[in-house]
Amino acid sequence: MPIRSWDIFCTVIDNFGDIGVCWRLARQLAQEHGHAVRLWVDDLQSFARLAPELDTGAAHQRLSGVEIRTWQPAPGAPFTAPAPHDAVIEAFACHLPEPFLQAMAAAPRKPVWLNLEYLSAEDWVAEHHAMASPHPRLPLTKYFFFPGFARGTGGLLRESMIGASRQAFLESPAAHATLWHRLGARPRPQAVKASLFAYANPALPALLEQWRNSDVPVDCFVPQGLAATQVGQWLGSTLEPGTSHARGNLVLHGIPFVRQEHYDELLWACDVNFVRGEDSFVRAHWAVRPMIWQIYPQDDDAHHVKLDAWLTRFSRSGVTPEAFAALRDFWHAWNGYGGTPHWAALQAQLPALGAGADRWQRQLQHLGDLAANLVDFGENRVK
Ligand code: TRH
Repeated sequence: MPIRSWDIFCTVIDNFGDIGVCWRLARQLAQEHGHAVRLWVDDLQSFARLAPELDTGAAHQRLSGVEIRTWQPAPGAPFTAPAPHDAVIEAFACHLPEPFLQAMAAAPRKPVWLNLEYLSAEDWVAEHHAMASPHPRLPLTKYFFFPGFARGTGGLLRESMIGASRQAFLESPAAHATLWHRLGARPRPQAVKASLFAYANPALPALLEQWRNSDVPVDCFVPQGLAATQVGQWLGSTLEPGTSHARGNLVLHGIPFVRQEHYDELLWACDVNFVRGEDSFVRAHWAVRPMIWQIYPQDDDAHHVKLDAWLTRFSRSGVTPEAFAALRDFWHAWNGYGGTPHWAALQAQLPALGAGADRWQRQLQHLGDLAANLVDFGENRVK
């Protein structure tokens, strides 16, 4: 039985990762698979940062081939349930509205119900992927769908054209010029270009000092947000989009927070990318550049286990031991394990890390992409 339509429920907890993943997935299902997609979102203001055409006052609209509806996740909030689509995704355990669950249970063909989980490189993910959980009251079964970096997981979101789009961008001086014009920044030709998307980070001032004193010039591009605020404190002056501030051999460029598609171009254009959370981290893989990940912090440093799980996988992907050691030490310092990030050591390994990033992303492509894996998974459940 084919699956041709989807309901995706998303709540914006904080930041942009939840809606970032859901929006990317919704567009991919609509545009690459030709499926009908209804995306339910509780916070259009955050969403509009990624998709500026969104009408934040509209409870119902269409954008990029996706139907977008608002909903309130509070238990008991009013909800008029339409007929459910063939498959229903509850993103990151956001809990479906009870009237919608009732409609799913009453449907002549029960929708495939999936909980899309957070990304982790840990070993247990493959064991838990695709596990079923019957609803305690209703004739419905929920399946847990885990993205991941290993066989037996749901893989990673990756549009089919991303490699070709990146290649076309890299070969086009005009596309580069358009990007820098849009960002209001002019990089120096001889500088190492770094994008900096991060949470407030105690390790940042030490890195900025090292860049200021670096032998090789560094141009750092900072989207509006937490990192830009912290950089502004270090500068002693706010870092507005479209402004540049030179300190020693470092130039800091304030840039706007751009629409989701344009963020990829920034990652492609830079020599090293500082990313965070989940979605920008995955995008940095497809940019095939060395990356520094600031993982979303959890209580009791639970996130350190996840970070080390990714490092372990990457260390086995064929990267040289010296490059891996420089990356691991830098990531540890960047994520609060103690110590200071050591830029010179990392910079010396950038070419080897770039080669490692290429090998690693090629290996990951064998997992298939998450949207296609979801479609296969759903269709296998209704056979
Ligand atoms: O915003 P985040 O910190 O989101 C986090 C994580 O997803 C975390 O796992 C989750 O638990 C928490 O939210 C609630 O980082 P992330 O995941 O990288 O999402 C950022 C999104 O913003 C991503 O889709 C890329 C997008 N983006 C733009 O569209 N334009 C920009 O200019 C920038 C810098 C980012």
